[in-house]
Parts: sequence; C-alpha cells; structure tokens
Amino acid sequence: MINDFNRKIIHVDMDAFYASVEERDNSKLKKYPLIISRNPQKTGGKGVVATANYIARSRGVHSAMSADKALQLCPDAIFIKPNFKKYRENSEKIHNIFKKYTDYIESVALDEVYLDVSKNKFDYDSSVQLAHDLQKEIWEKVKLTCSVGISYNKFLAKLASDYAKPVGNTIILPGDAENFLSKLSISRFRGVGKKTIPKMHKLGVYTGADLLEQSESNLIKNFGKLGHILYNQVRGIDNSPIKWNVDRKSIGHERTFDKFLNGDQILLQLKLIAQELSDQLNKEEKHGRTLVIKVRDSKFNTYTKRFTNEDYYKNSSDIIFNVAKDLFSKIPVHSNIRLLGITMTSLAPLNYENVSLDLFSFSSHKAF
Ligand code: TTP
Ligand code: MG
Repeated sequence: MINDFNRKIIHVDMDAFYASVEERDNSKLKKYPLIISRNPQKTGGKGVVATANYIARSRGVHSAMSADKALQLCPDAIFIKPNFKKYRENSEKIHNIFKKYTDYIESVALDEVYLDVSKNKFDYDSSVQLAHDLQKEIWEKVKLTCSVGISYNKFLAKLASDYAKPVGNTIILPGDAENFLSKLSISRFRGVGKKTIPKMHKLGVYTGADLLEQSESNLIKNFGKLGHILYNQVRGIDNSPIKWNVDRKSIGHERTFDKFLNGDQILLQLKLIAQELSDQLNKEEKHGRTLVIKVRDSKFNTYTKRFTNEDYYKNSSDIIFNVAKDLFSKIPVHSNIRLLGITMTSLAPLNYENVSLDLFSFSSHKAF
C-alpha cells in the first residue's frame, strides 16, 4: 500500500476533561484528588469512575474503575457526579473554535477530534503553529487545556496527542514514524484489544518492533483483515480519511403493516425495530440521547413522542425497547396500528477506549 504523506492531521484531546471542567468552575477542587463519579458511600458501593484529576491518577485511579476501588485508593478524594449537560456545552464551545480553523472535523468523543488542516482557513503553512494557536485559543476562551498530536495520518496523530499529556504538542514526522512505532507495546496498535493481545504474545509479538518482523501473509493468516491493517499500521500507513461529512443527525427505522396491529403484536414489532436500530447505531459507532417514536393508526393519524435523556442511551435493544414502550403508552391510540418507527437523535460518536502512556525519547520539529 502507498503511504500518503501529504496530509496534515491534528488530533486534539482535552486533558482530564470532565475533571478539568469541574476544577475550572471551583478552583478549591484543584488541591484534592478529584473523582468524577457518584460517591460510592452514597450509592451503596455502586458506580464507575468517568475520569479523575491528575492527583487522583497518581494514586492509581483511572477511568472505568469501580468507584468503590477508587475510594479505597483515595479515601480523601472528592467525588463529583458527572454533569453531562455542562460537558456538552463546553464541548460545543471548543468545537466552535475548531470550526474557525477548518471544516474538516471528525469528532470521536465529547473531548476528542481529528482535524484535517492540510488546507485551513488561515493558510497556516506550519500545522505545529496552527495546533499551538488552537491550544492557546481554547485556553483563552474556555480556560481548559488540551493535548495535540500532529502527523500525516489519524493513527499517528492520536498516538502523538497522548505522548506528552497534559498540555502536550507532539509531532510525528514521516521519517520518525517507524522508530516511534517500534517502541510501542502491541496493545497500543488500533484494533488490538483484549482478545488479540494473547494471540500476539503467542507469536512472540510484544512490541511494534516484533510486529514489524512479521510477514503480511502470516499476520493475515492469524488475524484476517486486522492482520493486513496492522502490517500497514506498523509501517506508519493509515490512509483512512477524516469523516467530516458523515455526521448524520438521526438514525431511525420504521415499518408499515398491511394488517393493522393490536396488543402484543405491537410490542413484538417495537422489539424488532429496537433491535434493528441498536444494530445500526453500533454499526455506525454512534449513540444518542433522544428517542422518538412514530405511530400511525388505521385512520392515518400520525403521532410522535420523544424523550431526551441526560446521558447517552446505551446501544442496547432492551433499553431502546423499554423507552419506546413507555413512549407508546403516552400516545392516545393503542390499537389498529399501521406504522411504527423508532428514531435516535442527538447523536454522538461512541467513545474510544482509553489508552495507556508509553514513554521514550522522541524529537519534534517545527517544520511540519
Ligand atoms: P479521555 O480523553 O479518555 O480522558 P480524559 O480527558 O479524562 O483524560 P486524558 O487527559 O487522559 O485525556 O475521555 C474523555 C472524557 O470521557 C473523560 O473526561 C470522561 C469520559 N470517559 C468516561 O466517562 N468513561 C471512560 O471510560 C473514559 C475513558 C472516558
Ligand atoms: Mg481527554
């Protein structure tokens, strides 16, 4: 595969996002370990950590850990319940700053985007300078810090933004990519998850350098399509584009029926539609906060009912079905139904999993 060195991609990732928003709004919190989660002492031990400030992290607390465990590690921590509305509003403000620089924006989480700045609205030649000015503007306008990674593809840009967190500005130049990747643990390669790691270890592959020694045919034999992708990734090749124009506003499914539905038939169909919708959301790697149902009766009266949740719904057909059933009960007709539909809106990309830091020396250049 040909490596495309012509693009300039920036990955921006806010530093300890939810925790930083809370610290900004109440500076007293900065002195303490801060954990964004409901307090397990008030929930009978339930809950997981959304994120934690750097003080709490230095004591071993991390995202997705049980709140109970976090309390054990940090008995003096302050727990704050996540305020998703506030984080979304901050995310929007930051996005408005990105839009001043380029329209080629792919958001992957509330606090994380890829920008293609090969061409940009201010005609910057240096993407390092652009990224620096962007960081400065976010700080000045929103009082939050972020880390940026700059390279010629998405995979490398993301690794770069993680490299010098917090407030990092790291570039991986074409000539440095292979050396950078050689030193990475195999778990840092995209697509290598819990199931693949032990298989890699069996082949003697622990690092990028080990991966580089594998033939493409051997990787394909063991990992199928992923093998082909990894063969390229470790050579710094990832030509996947910035998905800037695929931001659909909603995803929905509806069905019309020749024979009008009554009673349990309605619930059965809602269940099937909920399944289709959850499959589609998973396929497009999206989740949403607003669920809308549409119902048409035999007399062609059409009703819609919606509910917006504080947080994103989990992509589970059971959850979607239960909300849809609830909304259906609030609609005035319950018999002789000719059309049913369920739509999810207020969409956002599903979050990427967290990645761990690997430290090694690496030089950065201003010329890129
Ligand atoms: P991350 O960017 O993974 O984490 P972070 O911004 O808190 O810290 P870092 O400085 O390492 O980038 O995720 C962004 C936000 O998403 C985070 O503040 C909270 C939320 N989140 C969860 O709710 N659950 C999770 O498992 C993860 C990883 C993140
Ligand atoms: Mg972040």
